[in-house]
Amino acid sequence: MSSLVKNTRMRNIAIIAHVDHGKTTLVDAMFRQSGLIRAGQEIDDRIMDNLELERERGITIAAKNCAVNWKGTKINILDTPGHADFGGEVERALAMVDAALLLVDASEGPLPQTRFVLKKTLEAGLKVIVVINKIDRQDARPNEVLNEIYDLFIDLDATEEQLEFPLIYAIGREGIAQKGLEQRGEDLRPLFDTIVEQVPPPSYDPDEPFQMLVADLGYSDYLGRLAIGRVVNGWARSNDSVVCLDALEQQISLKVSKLQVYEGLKLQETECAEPGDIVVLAGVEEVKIGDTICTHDSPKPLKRIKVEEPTVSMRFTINTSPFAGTEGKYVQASKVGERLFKETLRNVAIQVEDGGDRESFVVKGRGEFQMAILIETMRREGFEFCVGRPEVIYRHRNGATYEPMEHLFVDCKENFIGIVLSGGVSHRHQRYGYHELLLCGV
Ligand SMILES: Nc1nc2c(ncn2[C@@H]2O[C@H](COP(=O)(O)OP(=O)(O)OP(=O)(O)O)[C@@H](O)[C@H]2O)c(=O)[nH]1
Ligand SMILES: [Mg+2]
Repeated sequence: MSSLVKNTRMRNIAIIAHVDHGKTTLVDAMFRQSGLIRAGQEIDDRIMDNLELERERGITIAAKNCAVNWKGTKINILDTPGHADFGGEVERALAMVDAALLLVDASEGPLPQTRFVLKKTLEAGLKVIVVINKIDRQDARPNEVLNEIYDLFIDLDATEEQLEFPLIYAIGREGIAQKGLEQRGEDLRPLFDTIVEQVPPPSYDPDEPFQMLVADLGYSDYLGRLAIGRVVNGWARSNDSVVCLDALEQQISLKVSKLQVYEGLKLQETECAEPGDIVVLAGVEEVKIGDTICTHDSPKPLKRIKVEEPTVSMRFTINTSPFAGTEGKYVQASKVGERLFKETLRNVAIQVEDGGDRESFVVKGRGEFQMAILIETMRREGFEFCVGRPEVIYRHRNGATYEPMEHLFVDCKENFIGIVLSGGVSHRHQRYGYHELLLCGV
């Protein structure tokens, strides 16, 4: 193999954090300041949260791509969800980037999902830039939070190099970033400059032909299924004849009917895409997430995307209640099953199995909230069905039974600690400890 070459015109970065620590709001500010939005042009807040349920609930559900241009460098940004139930989205997004911006709320500090996303990033060997965000909060405690972040890195066995992370303080909502706490920043320049300086440019093997890892799927009424992913080696060209290597490394022949890259929030058609860029290919009906798209002459699979296993399961059944058929358009088991299997194509953390009785399906995922979002999405699409109670998925290894566990952080006043422990928390919790007014239980 010849030595790798860096594509210095480009950077790929994911924004990761615990829920509500300000990822999507920061992306808004990056849009405004990179010149994508004209001065005076009104845009909605959290513009990346464009799914109906995301806007209604004020949270990010699916990871999404966009791109900005900073002083001639294209920065592909992946905004990811912070809710634990959508952790699979983060794992998928990390397959497209060389670094992650780890946002931590200056008051709340690192929380359970900060740990999960950082662990995945460190395991993938990616560079981390830490952003202590929301330093405008009255209860901000950035110095303590920084120590907690160091502790978390150490706890996760970060290497010396990873521990020397670049650090930025920010008020994402006001579009301000600064390198220290003393002087208030003016804009996001310190953040953009740090990204360009510190994120390794994508590297590729100049002797290898086109090779891309499919990390997401899209759909267009005009173009059909779209494969989204990073070009690992070589140049992508529209009208190229390529092959897709599936999980069994079987080859499916494809022709790229249209090639697009991200520009801002939109997709821009192009004839040719550079190594390292994130591209959207049309003409690829059979492709699945994790597949490799490459040339006929050199069909080499890339490492497939692996995500954590599901923790809860729920049975989806046809509606057998007296009100059956009164609400939905699609009521038959075949329709419900078809829709559920379609979900597994896009959603890497969902698995669907046949229920064994021709009327039901067992859906496995990461949590009740993820299930609730899937159920509500299907209901709005016109499906009608019944669901059973969510059940924990136990694993049996070496004669022992394991169950998933969650970390629960409760913010409360000292005199309520007794009540929280006796009532609110499950009987089987284990207490980790207090942190001033903060109580952590499991
Ligand atoms: N005080 C303060 N609040 C902020 C700042 N940035 C974002 N927020 C608020 O934090 C809340 C969450 O912001 P989001 O951008 O949706 O957070 P997120 O990390 O994308 O959330 P998820 O994607 O659901 O995990 C919103 O109410 C924002 O207005 C900031 O710099 N300072
Ligand atoms: Mg968000």
